[in-house]
Amino acid sequence: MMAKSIRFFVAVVAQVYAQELVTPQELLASQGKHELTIAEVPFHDGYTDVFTRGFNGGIPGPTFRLSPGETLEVTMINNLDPAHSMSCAELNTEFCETSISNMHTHGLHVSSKGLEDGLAAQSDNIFAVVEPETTEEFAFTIPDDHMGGTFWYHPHHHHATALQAGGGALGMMIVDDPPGYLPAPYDTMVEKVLVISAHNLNTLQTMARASQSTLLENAADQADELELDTNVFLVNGQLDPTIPMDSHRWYRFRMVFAAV
Ligand SMILES: [Cu+2]
Repeated sequence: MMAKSIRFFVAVVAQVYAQELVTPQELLASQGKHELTIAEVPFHDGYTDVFTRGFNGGIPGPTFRLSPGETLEVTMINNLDPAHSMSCAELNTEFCETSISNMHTHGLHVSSKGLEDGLAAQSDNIFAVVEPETTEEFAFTIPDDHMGGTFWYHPHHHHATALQAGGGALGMMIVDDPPGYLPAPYDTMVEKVLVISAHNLNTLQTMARASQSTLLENAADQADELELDTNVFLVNGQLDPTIPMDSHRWYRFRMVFAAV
């Protein structure tokens, strides 16, 4: 009986931890405007009572793919709870306004002002303020001669960045290489997207309590109760996923290490 229950336990653990890598949803700039919703999302299947802030329902957010010369248009929808967004003056701490958000990119050569640059929408402006229960238009115009590469995005509202991005509100951005830029053997490799995100539940819990936000306020305690790690590394939102690969075949790994 004991052996059977242990075997069952091992089987369940193996199921939770050793799933095949799932590729995040990919949204193309060429398909038109996309919605990016920040809201309360489950942290991970295994961490049953832990909820955090994430994009479009989970960790990570979608991968945005664009080509040089294209504009990525995004409507950001902030569905975070305004009750979690106490002011910095009220709290007298650096962790506050935790439901105000925006969209910040890493590595793109785009306007850092948006509206102030005379554009019709926000761009990579870390001072853009997207209040809870509001929406805001973002547009990222990539120059024709922009280099290809692997980039990422996350909210960057000061005082709330670590809780939002460190909690899992993040995603990959891919700027495709121009046609003929890479030799054919590289260009035709099967691509694997790995968004590796680091989440220190102790730090998140400390920041959540300082900001008096109920989200993540017991994150580390809940992990401890379940005897799970409090320093968590997810790959595409999964714990220790497996990546099946064929021998004698080259793959192109696109990796982002997203840690706050
Ligand atoms: Cu950043």
